[in-house]
Amino acid sequence: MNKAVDPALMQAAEQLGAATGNQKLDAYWMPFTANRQFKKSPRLFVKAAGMHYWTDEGRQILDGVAGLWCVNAGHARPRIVQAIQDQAAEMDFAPPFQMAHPKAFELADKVSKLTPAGLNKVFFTNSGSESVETALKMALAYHRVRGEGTRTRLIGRERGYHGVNFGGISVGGMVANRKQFGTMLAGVDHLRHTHDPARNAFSIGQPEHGAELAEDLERMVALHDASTIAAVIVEPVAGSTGVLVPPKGYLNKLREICDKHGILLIFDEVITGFGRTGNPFASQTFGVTPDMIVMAKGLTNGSVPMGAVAVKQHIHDAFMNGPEHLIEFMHGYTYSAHPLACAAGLGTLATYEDEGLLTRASQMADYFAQAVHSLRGEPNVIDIRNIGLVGGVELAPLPGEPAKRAFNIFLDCYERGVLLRTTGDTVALSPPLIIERGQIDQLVDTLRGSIRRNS
Ligand code: PXG
Repeated sequence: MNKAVDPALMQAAEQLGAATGNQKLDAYWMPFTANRQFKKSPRLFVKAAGMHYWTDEGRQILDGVAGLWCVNAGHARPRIVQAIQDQAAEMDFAPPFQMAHPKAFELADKVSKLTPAGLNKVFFTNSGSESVETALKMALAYHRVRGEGTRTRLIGRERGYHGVNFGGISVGGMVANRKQFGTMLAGVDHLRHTHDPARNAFSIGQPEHGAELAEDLERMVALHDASTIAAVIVEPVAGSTGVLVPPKGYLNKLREICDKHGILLIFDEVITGFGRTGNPFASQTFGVTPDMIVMAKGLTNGSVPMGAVAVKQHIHDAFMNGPEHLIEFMHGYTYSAHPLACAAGLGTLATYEDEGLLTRASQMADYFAQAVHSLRGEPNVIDIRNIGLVGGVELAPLPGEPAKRAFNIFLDCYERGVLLRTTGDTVALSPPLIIERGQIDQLVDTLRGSIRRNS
């Protein structure tokens, strides 16, 4: 795995790196990035394999976040690489509307076998954000085709992240992602979030307290009436807002209330899907089956952009009415079920299966939990949260400078050969599911040193 970086690549990247303040970095407006800070001091990856990246300076970096919560099988896995290469040579593109190609059906079938029983229809998109929009539109259209078109309200949750498109930020609950963008969708409401450090700090796995927060949904039914509510969307484990694990019984209660009032329950499993919590989907880990599952990221191991929405049979069937030559659901993307993405998805699922990766997090969870919770007592650590192979370490902010302590730790760890993610003052760990114990130690020990240096 520890192959040298191609010198030509290094040279090209070096020139770019050396171009600090130089126009070569100017044109690219980077997403979710502190652009000015980055361009003063660029961080460039030029190669990846297994658990590691290599920088333009040839430094090896342990990947503690699976790229961006997506490279669950580790980098440059041979079956995925081969599948993409073969597909590119065989057929680059096939129109997805009124036409198709075999791998789209094959992948949908394989995905439907991984999802909880009953969620056996799969709609393809190109990202998590698009999957969210697709699920919300399906929910609205589903009620309408059944003659309950008054169900137009969508319920999200505070501290939810559902991508960056208008539907997703409307139901999402991250202030910073919403405040610049006007009024968004009308008719949206939010449940309270479940983060309760006063009662639950340093919980190992699911916290004890907070199931009753699901009753917020009853409050919304009382306020708006169930006949106006189409769906509730939540992340089973909120990732981007700092790894918030659902309190015991919370998701079950949400399911019960949705059932009672005919409200669809959507799980956004963009981060939790494909093995992160120890099962193919978090729905299986927590024993609660939603009506729709939104997924992306791990579907292709991050190799080619792709997302999907899996729905219950009856939701799909409700659309299969009217004249057969007419389109039932007016939605789709030019690149839905793109051949390269489908090939990558098939190579990915084969890799997961060959190596038992979709349940590996359950075997590693105890070791990972112990390692992450060993940070308790380090300076400024105010909470630690974990489930499967995901962990969140929350730090007290620097006075008057929210998010800065965690960002400094991110930079420090990067200098010392470990890639982490931060959100606010929480450090998130979500390594590829192939991680070995020694690498968990390296990850946590590097973070420990960095927390101490930044105290
Ligand atoms: N839903 C969830 C739960 C996500 O985590 C999306 C939707 C959107 O997916 P796309 O593919 O459109 O980005 C996500 C994405 C972070 C971070 O560091 C997480 C995401 C994206 C960017 C940063 O926590 N997740």
